Amino acid sequence: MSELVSLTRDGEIGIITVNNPPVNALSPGVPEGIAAAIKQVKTDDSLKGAVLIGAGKTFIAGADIREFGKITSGERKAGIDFLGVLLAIEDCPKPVVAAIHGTAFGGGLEVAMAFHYRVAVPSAQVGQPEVKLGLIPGAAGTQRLPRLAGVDKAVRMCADGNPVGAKEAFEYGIVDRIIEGDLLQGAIAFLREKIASGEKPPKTRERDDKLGDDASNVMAFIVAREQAMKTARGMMAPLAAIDAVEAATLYSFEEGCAREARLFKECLFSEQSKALIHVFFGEREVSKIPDIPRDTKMFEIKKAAVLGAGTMGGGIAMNYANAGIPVIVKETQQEALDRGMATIRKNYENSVKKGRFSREEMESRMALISPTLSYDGLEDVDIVTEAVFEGMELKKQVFAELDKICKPGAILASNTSTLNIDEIARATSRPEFVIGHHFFSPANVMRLLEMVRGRATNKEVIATSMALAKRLKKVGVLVGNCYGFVGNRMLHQYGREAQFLVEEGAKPQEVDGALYKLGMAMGPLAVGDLAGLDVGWRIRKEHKHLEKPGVRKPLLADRLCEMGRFGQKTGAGWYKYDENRKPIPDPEVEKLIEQIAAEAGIKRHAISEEEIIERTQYALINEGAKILEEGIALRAVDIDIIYVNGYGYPAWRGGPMWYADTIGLKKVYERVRQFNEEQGELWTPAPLLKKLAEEGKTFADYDKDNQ
Ligand code: 3H9
Repeated sequence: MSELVSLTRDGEIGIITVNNPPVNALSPGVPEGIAAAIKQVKTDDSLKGAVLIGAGKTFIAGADIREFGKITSGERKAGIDFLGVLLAIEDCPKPVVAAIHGTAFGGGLEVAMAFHYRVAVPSAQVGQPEVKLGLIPGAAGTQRLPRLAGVDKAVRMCADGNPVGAKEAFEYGIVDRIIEGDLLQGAIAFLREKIASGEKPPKTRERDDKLGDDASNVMAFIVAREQAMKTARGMMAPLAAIDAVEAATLYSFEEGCAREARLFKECLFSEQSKALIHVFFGEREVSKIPDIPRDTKMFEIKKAAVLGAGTMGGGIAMNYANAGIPVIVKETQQEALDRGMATIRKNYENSVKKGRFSREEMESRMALISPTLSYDGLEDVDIVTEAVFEGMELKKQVFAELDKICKPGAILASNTSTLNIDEIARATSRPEFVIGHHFFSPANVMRLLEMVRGRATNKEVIATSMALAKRLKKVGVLVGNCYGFVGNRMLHQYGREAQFLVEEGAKPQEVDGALYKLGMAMGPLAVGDLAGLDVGWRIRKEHKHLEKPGVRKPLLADRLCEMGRFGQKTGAGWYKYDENRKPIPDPEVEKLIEQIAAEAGIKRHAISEEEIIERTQYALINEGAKILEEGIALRAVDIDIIYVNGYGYPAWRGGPMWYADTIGLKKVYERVRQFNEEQGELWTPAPLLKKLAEEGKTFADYDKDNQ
């Protein structure tokens, strides 16, 4: 057949094996190989049917995503008529079975649905995750899935892109049998039963028993559209996926496929899809550290400790428990410890209520968390994550203490969000074991984990930390040591501009509104109120010595804090809040803004949405370029992944650096230069931005050139 697809036999049964590591994607050659194998099964009289199976750890995990970029850039013509291949499978007069383990995703599920039957191991997952790449199923997935699973389930799976497990897939009618033992043998036995029964091989496309009627379907589509507009705000693919599934209920299979193809093409060539594919590969790229080979020795993490049971400490402890790692949580006061443990329990109870896991599972996770007021037990932990108050003196004391108590080889991690990790490390006799593990609030939810590499941090500690991030189901991104590292250093510039815009004439809700419209999960001022304005206030006091005289600094946040307006927790910050925590513009704040602007001699004027976007985004991008040039971030894509996973940046815009590329660096640089002329040194253009703009290059080019 080919190297990618082989046909072997077990008596009268053909076994078609796809062998395209690592995930058996449908790269060029794979669909052709399957088509050739099916043809042979059809024509070989000694074969009575066939099983399709994936070699290695999975069934087919979908189309080869790398090929999409080649098609949209014109480097490659669209390949084989894939829909035709699926029709040929379905029209095979002999019964054929897809045997699923690992993941049958996207094109993989579409292949499986063209087979007459599907069997799966209990751990298998099936799904149409294309929307997560800004696409829709493009090989009749939106037409065959509702015919197997019903409209309700199909529209949900295609619109939110979340997979379902084998058990659910069986209940939905996607999978015909769960195979408990050996998958291939189970699939062959299933097929022999079917052959013996003489049943005519069923064709999914000819079924209409699950397509419902207009009355029942109309509600499913209304709900799906409302849901998509809420949870995937700004994204076109989920709505297109819903349209395509709807077409299955309105038109013939052929016409439905034609509509799906049109919608698929629109999505494929969209900027949104390119951005989301950039994020997909970026999330995998960040785990590759040039000077740390994959075979670097790692330490075993069997037991952990967290210092501090506050919002961060509690959330971090939950991450360890969720990963099955026993964790000690240490506090200094009984009351704080009790409060922290109660919050952890409450968070878990919410998950149980939402059906995420059972009460027994919750109790077993709680049992992994041991609260304590002493350092007892810390002598044999493999890692300690410090999450005490953000103050250098306190952190140094804590690390000096840990140095005395912890065993040699234990990783000493700090959750600092801004402080100098080298200075913290110097408080110990083993700076090579000190690293920053910067979690994001709420730490049990947010996927980002910024790993801060100190000057002395050794490679094994970094490799272990990166692997640990994966185990904790986080996206670990390695960054260098500087004030605020990557995320918060950039955020500082972004927040600064948001405040300047308010001082200069924009209302808080106008600034937040424009950025929400851009796709940010929340505007920066509303985020400040959510996180607590006092947090930044405390950090600013800590770093007061770094302020440069004569350089403009935001005036409002400190004043709000002086008035006790810390944000949502005090019922007032940039906004005032009702009992449902809904932000309400506050005339008192507007008066304060006018007063402060007048005191500072700032002339207020109307500010356009465009200016809000440019000033906040270009501040992020300019700082990002400096960070890149200094080597604080390894690649531009690392910055994007940090922003998408830790700062609510819309993935469909690809992150700030990708967004800059889509605008064009020439334009970004030109505006940064103008702002620099108008506003002075805070807008000094990053030399790298200037260079790339002048060379007509992008940040993506920079990453490629520096591979
Ligand atoms: C589609 O099917 C459209 C159709 O409807 C239309 C057809 C016409 N292609 O994630 P991992 C690479 S759209 C190319 O670390 P895991 C990945 O980059 C597609 N490469 O492993 C990585 O490479 P590297 C719909 C792929 O075990 C390596 O494989 N399907 C693809 O944690 C290992 O990946 C999807 O969206 C791919 N399809 O998770 C599924 N998939 O080592 C996307 C992975 O060089 N994939 N790679 O960094 C996934 O969700 C996960 O990879 C999976 C495995 C769950 C399969």
